[in-house]
Formats: sequence, structure tokens, C-alpha cells
Amino acid sequence: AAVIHRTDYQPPAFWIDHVELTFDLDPAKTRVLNKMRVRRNAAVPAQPLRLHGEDLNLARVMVNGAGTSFKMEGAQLVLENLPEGDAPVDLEIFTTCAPAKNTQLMGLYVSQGTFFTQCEAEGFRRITYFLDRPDVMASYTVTLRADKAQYPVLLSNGNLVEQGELDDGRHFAKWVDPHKKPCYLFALVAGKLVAREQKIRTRAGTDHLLQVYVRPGDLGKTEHAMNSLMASIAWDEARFGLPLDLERFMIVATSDFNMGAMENKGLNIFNTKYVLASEATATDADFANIESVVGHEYFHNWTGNRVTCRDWFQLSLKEGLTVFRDQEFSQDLAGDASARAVKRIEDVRVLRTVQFPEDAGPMAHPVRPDSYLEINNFYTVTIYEKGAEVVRMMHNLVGRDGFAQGMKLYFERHDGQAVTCDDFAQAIADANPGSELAQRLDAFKHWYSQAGTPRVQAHGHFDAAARTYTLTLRQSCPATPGQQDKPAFVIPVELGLLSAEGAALPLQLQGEPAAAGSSRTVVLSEPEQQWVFTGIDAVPVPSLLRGFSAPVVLECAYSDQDLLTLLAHDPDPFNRWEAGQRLALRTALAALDNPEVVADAAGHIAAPLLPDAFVQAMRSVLRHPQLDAAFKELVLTLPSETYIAEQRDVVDPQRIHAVREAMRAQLAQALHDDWQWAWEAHENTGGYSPDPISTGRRALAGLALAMLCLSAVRTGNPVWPGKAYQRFKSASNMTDRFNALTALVYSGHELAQPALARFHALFKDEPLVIDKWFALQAGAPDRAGHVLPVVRQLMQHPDFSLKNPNRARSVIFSYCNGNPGAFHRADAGGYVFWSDRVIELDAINPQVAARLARALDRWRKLAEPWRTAAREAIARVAARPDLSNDVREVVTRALN
Ligand code: DPP
Ligand code: ZN
Repeated sequence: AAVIHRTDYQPPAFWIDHVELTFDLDPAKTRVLNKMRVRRNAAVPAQPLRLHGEDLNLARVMVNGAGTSFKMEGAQLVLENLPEGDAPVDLEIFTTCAPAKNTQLMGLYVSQGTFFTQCEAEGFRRITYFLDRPDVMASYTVTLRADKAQYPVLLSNGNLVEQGELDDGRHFAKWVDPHKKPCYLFALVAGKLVAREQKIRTRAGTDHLLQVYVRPGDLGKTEHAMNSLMASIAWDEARFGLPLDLERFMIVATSDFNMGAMENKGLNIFNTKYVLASEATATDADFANIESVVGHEYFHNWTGNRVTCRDWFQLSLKEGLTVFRDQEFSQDLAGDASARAVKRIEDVRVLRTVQFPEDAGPMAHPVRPDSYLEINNFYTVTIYEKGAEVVRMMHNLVGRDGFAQGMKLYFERHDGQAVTCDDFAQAIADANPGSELAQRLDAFKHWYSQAGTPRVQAHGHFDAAARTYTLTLRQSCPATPGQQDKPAFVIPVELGLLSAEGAALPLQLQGEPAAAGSSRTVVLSEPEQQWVFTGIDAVPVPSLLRGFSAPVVLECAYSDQDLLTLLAHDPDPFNRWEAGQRLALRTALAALDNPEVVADAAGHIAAPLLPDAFVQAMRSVLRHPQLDAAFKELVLTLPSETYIAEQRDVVDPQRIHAVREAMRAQLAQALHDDWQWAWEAHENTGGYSPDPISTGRRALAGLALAMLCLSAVRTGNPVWPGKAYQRFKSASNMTDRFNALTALVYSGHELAQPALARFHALFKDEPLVIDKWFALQAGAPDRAGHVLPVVRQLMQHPDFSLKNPNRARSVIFSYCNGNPGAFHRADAGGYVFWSDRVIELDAINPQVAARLARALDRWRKLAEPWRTAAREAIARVAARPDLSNDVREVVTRALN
């Protein structure tokens, strides 16, 4: 296998205009007849036709109805003697494949007796020989034939034009997709499914049929997904003028799926995790995720499907843009400014705890990468979440209306085409001539080409005599693989100034006639720039990077008092939250560096670490009469161990765990009465509804209960664990029930065991709930190394299966990727476990294995003995001769 480079892009030598596929579906041996009409691309020199294929049995190739000679070059089928000239050629290829043996879940596979496909990025070549690249777009006619009793439902993209009976109890269905599409958007489904249906008439007056297909027992859990789909359709029409272009839009759920969901044209296929919800089985977070993933896939219908990617290096063209759109959708649905800010904080938290480390590690890559060995490895938080931040910066630079104009121009220019990230940025800029974006477009596009998280250092200088405040911003970006020195980024910094008492100050730049509001955006585009604010009477507190206006690390020498002022008064909720996080981080880092802070044999640090002022500030937030519960819960949650680790050059994961746990315990005890108040004031949310207000109340009550159980375990008082157990038993919704269970498990109370057993018995027939049960135990805070033996036991549980990605993730990923304090054991047991699982999984499902392989990305930062042990574990994986490209690429990069 060879590394593929972006700059090697060549247009295809042939086009495929139309494809007619006929499937005889059989789990052991499915027969695929592929009739396609191909023609030479006159724009490139004549070449043989090279078709991609993988794991196929080739039976026959015909050209214009006659046999032909062909050869195989590796996995490619090469036709050298196609007729000259530009007349279309009819090609017929007959192959078979074995869906039941397909454990990779790429191409055509079987899940619980139902056929599904996954073709993005390069799975279509596992179904038939094809030009498996996104810039080849064809119209499709698909005929499915299968046993009628076992596969009563036969689905593919587009519209159902014919169906009927065949001999031997078989039947068929014929689908025609009127839209040309790249083959990665092809899909078929066949099995015993039932659908929730909804007819809608859009604003434009067109009628559509919406369907959500699931297994028969799951129909009662589809209402929220359907509501989310209808909300998505209405939102895209209202905000961007983008209507539904299909008569029929289908969502189908499967429990065996590598990713979250897939936007196949008109036939989205989803992981059940992002479809099925009832108040008894799904948490508030599940409800929110379903809304956002249903939205995401639906929004792809325009951003991804109508306009697609020229090549896979442009993946963020559709993913970054579509994540931005789903984030905005969720914010618009959430409602008021506070609920929007909560969503923004949650999104930024993901970016900083997952994407920032990626951008600083061996897999760092630009939003538009330059090379890859395996494209599946590049479905990353950089492509998705950082890509969304890049789109968000454009949106903010041109304004909401300007961005809508830019989208309009993008579709006017490129509907039906396969294009690049440059084309998108150009459209947004061209629709907004004179904007900051248009003026600096070339420099702005460094966000696409340069990896790494930029750092912005802020320095303020107050001149009492001149009544000015001079803000200096300086930017730099650490080296990343293959990129040493990087030209300056264009960094929009939204800011405000507060007085020491917390009043918002008017912002007037030197030379301006009057103040322009109390919040504004300055654009840092040089290595260093200054802004002079006038009419300032005392040293102000700067509130910088409001709303997280750019994906950078902001360094500013705030005093504790500055941060307390921001925490108490910043009108920008994001920075208000951020001030609390900075204060907590500061305490954590000081404790890490303080040799007098020592843990006992059990890993406990007894000394109080948090200063009184911080505890008081947390109390004020918790008891604040105006702030929303959801926001309070975010403020009262300490930065994660992963985020703390990222601030350090050398990481002792055990010490970080001990310090954070000590801070949590201190907050639990010092605010005991306040937590009790918070629980009592928020625990009753009435009838279940997943709206932002009740969700926030349940989140805060859940945190309060966890804190009360934590301090009860320390003091030996049984009251709160007893209350948690009662709540666990009597809760009427999964959020409350699971929060109570989590409080018991995380605090290590003995009631956790009977609660876990009862939970399993209650939900043994609900796979998604059993996933939670596994994940909770594998992700629990470690006490003297107890988690690894638990994880090994869980893998022996009859409900465990390595083949089901959700289940594998619930146990193995929750431990290796989600539980640093338990995973980084001084005896290297976690790493040995990890390498065994990567190797085992790689033989089954390389895509999932490669995700797991990323768990040790940051090994170079580890202190000894972890560093050496981690390197050995990675080397052990890398030494296997039979690795997939997926895992090979990850471990090779990690070691180099
Ligand atoms: N394109 C999918 C998504 O992100 C992932 N395969 O929606
Ligand atoms: Zn997507």
C-alpha cells in the first residue's frame, strides 16, 4: 500500500454516467450484476480503464455485449482494449461477495439477519468493480431480489418504481435515484423492518414521505428521531433556503455500524444509538445527540450530496460545513442565549479535549490533509470539529446574512459538482466583497493548509495619563509533522473590557469617532498587533476570545482576581465559564508542581488544594438566582484529566488523577449544604421532556447527587448513598436513573454492586442500555487499580462481543480512551491490554481497531515509567506483519 498525496490528484480517465445494479441477495453468496455506461474523459490522454475492487469474486466481464480481455493489477480490474473515441461503452460486470463474512462492516454486510451497506469512503469497491472516487457521479437504477419471508423490506436510494413476486418465494423491488451521485452515497437495505411514517408538505408546497425503519420491537422508540428529522427539514428551509429534494426520505437503524450515521442519498443508515430513544432507555444526552446527528445527516443532502468532494482530501468541505450547520441547528432549537451558550461550551469542550491533542500529536494534520495511507483514519475531530470552527470563523467574519449569501452563491456555482475547500471559501468571500474575509482570503486559508493549534499571547497596558488601554496580541503555532514554520493565521478575536467591578466598558479604538458597543471583533493577522482603546479610566479586565471566536489557545496573565471578576460578571457566558475553568486549571497545575502535595498509598491527597475564594465563587454560581441550571453544571464541573494533561509537557497521569479527584472531593465537602440545596431544588423535573431547561435541571441534580455521595463515602455517612439508591430504583426516566447509578459507582459505595446487578436485569433486552452499563464500569474513577480487572471480567460477560462496534467501544474504548487514571497503570497492565485488543480487533474490523490504536497518541509526553512502557506496547503492535493499513498508519506515525 502506498501513501496518497493531495497534489497527485488527476481527473478520472473515464466517466460513468449510468449504473444499473441487480442484486441477488444471499448472506453467503450475493450475486451482483453491474451494467454501467462509461465514456472516456476527453480532457485527459487516453488510458486503460482501471476499476477498483476489493474482496470480490469476478465471474464475467462484457463490453458492448461481447466478451473481452482484461487483466488484474493487484485488486484493480484493468480494461486496456476499450473502443477508442468518445462514444459511450456498455460494460457488464458480474461478481459475487460474501456479506455474512464481512466483519469490517464496509461494503455489503449482514447485521442481525438484515443486509446493510456502508460505502463511505471506499466501501463501494467491496460491492462491485467501479471508479470508486467521489468525482465520478452517476445515476443509479437498482433492482434487489431476495427471499420474501426473510427480507420483506427491500430499500435503495431514490424512488421505488416497481415491485413484485418472483419464483421460489422470492420477490424484487426496483429503485431509481434521479440524482447523480458519487458511489460512496449508494445504499441498500434488506430485511425484516418496520417504519414510522410521516407525510409532510414543505413551505414550498411539495409533498414528501418520511420513514424511519427499525426492527419490529423498536418502533416505539422512533418518535424523537422523526421529530428531529422534521425539525431539520424546516430549519434548512428557513435558515438557508435549502428544501428537501426527494419524494421519499428514509432513515434506517442498525446496531452494527462503524460510525454514527451515513448520509446516503435519500436512504440514511444510522447506528441505532442515534435513532432509538424513549425516556425509559435514553438519557438527555442521547436525545440531544439524536437531534444533532439526524440534523447532520439530513443537512448533508445539500452540503455533501448535491455538492460533493472532488477527492477525499476535501473531506472537510462537507464535514466541517455540515458540523457547523448541525451545531447551529441545535443552538437555534435550544432557544435563548443561555441555552445556546451551553451548547457552544459543550462543543468547545470536545474540540479542546479531543481535537487539540490530535493537533499536537503524531496524527496531526491540516483540515485539508496533504497525504494519507488510509482515508478511514482521516474521519477525525480535525476534519469535523476544527473544520466546523473554520466555517464558523468565516460565518462570523462576514456575518449571518453574508454567510447565507455565500451559501447561495456556492450552490449557484457548484450544484451537481464535486469541488474543493477552496471553491467553498471563494464563494463565501465573493458573496461578501469588502469583508475581512474577502480582503484576507489567501491568509485565511492557512486554516485549511496548516496543522497545529495556534497560540495567542495577550498583553495589556494601561496608561492612566493618556486614559488608554493597549492590547497586544502575538501569535505563534507549534511545529507539526512536516510543517515547521507557518505563516500567520487570520484570527478573529471577539473581546470586551470590564471594569474591576465587572461593568462592561464602551470600546472605542484610537482614531474612531465614537465607541462601538461593548463587544467587538478584532482580527489578528500579523505575528503581532496592537489595539489602543481610549477613554479608559482604570485598569480594565479584558474578556478575550468571547464565544471562543477562534480555535486557538489564549494565554493571558490574568490575576486570580481578574478571573473571579470575569466569572462573576462577564456578559459573555462562554468566557464566564472559561474564567472558572482557568481558575480550576491553575489550582490543578500548581498542585501538580508542588512537591509538598503528596498522595498516600491509596492515591488520596488529603490537603485542601482549592483556595477559599474559588470555593466561594463556585458557591455563588451554584446558588445564583438568575443563572440556568445547565450553565451551573458546566461551571461546577472541573476540567477533565485529559485537558489538564494537555497543559503539561511531561505528564504523570496518576498524579493528575489524584489531584483532580482531591479537588472534586474538596468541592463535594466544602459545598455540602449547597449541593444538598441544589439537589432538593432541582431533582423534581416533573413529566419527562428533553428540553434545555429540564435537561439542565436534571444535569445539575445529577452532579449534586454525585457530589453528595462522594462526600458521604469519605465521611462514612450512609444517608446520601441510600437516597441515590432509592432514586436509582424509582426514577421514571433514564437520565435520573443513570445519574443515580453513576453517583453510586463513581463514589465507590457498596450499594453500587446491587444497583449494577438490578440495572442489568431491568435492561437485559435493551442493547443500547447494556452499552451504558458496560461503559459506566469501564470508565469509573480508578481506586487502587480496580478498573482493569473489572474490564477483563466484563469482556468475559455473555453480553460482550468484540464484533459489535458499539459493544467493543463501550468496554474497551471507555477504558483505554476514556479513563486515563485507570488506563495508565504503573505496571503497564493497561498498555498490554490495549495492544492485545488492537491486534484482536484489527483482524475483525480495521477501522474500529485503528480508532483504538489512537489511545496512545500522546505517549511521548508521558513521564517514566509510562513512556517506555507505552512505546513498547506500540512497538509490539507495529511488529505484527499482518496489520491493516488503518492500524499500520496509526502506529507507524506514533513511533516516528
Ligand atoms: N459522512 C458520515 C458523516 O459524518 C460519516 N461517514 O455523517
Ligand atoms: Zn458528516
